[in-house]
This record gives sequence, structure tokens and C-alpha cells, in this order.
Amino acid sequence: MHEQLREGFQAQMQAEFESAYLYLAMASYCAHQGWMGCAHWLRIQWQEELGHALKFFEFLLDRGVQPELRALQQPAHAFGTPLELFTKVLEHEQYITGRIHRLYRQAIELEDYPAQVFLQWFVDEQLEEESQARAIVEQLRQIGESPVGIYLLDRELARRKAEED
Ligand code: OFO
Repeated sequence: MHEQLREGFQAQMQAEFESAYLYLAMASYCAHQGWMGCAHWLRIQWQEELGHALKFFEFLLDRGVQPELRALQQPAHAFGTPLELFTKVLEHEQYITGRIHRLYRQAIELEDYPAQVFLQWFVDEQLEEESQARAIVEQLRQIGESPVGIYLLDRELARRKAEED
């Protein structure tokens, strides 16, 4: 694997672990606020991010590279209202999408075909993750300050199921 891409993959594995860590911190905050549905949704997101990190881990091994586990950035402790929190989720996913697209561009430039195929899954996944977060932000905007609205959305988020893959 080209050195530049190898470093990009190592850094992205770390970013995925940091995403997991961020969502678990958000889950902890929500549970403490009594927003149990939000907490549940974020815990599933945490698991998904761990899955993403492990995909990078396995891919590096398959390419003969030893995955390097680096220190993770400490996430925030408080995240504001549900609207503020989910806006941060959306912004974080947009940030990750930017990173994935840069990696994909690099894989094309360096003519690394397995990396391109691997990253294609993440391109699709990011589209889905952004769309899910955007839908929740939109609902929360419509709900505004209504405690009943937030209660009902929280109940809906409690129904999120873990994905198979
Ligand atoms: Fe949220 O998709 Fe990975 O980071």
C-alpha cells in the first residue's frame, strides 16, 4: 500500500474510533438528561462506528499493514438541547464524509483499486448517515420548544434497531 494511503487509512480508523467515542459520550449525556430514546439511538450509532473502525482495521491487515491504535481525542461532556446535539451529529457526519471523499480521491490518484472498492461502501454509508441525522434535525426544528414533541420523538428514536452489517 502506498505510504500516503496507508497513513490515510490509519488516520481514518482512528477517526472512526473517535466517532464511536463521541457518540457514546452523547449517549451518556442524553441518558443523564432522561432522553432515553436519544441515548438508545446514539448507542446504536456508537456500535456502528466501532464496526466502521474494525472494517479499516481488517482492511489494513489484509493489505499486510499493522493497524496502529492511537490515542483518541476526548469528547465533550455536554451537548445542549436535543436540536443542538443532533446538529452536532449531522456536522460530524459531514466532516467524516469529507474525509472519506478525500481518501477516495487519493485511492483513485494512486490507482489503488482494492482501496477504491473498499471505500465505495463508506461513500454509500455516509450518504445514509447524513440523511438519517438530517431527518432528525429537521423533525427537531419543527418540534421547537414543545416538550410533548420532544417526548414523542424520543420515543420514536428508542425504536432504532441495530443494523446487520
Ligand atoms: Fe458515522 O460513519 Fe463512521 O464515522
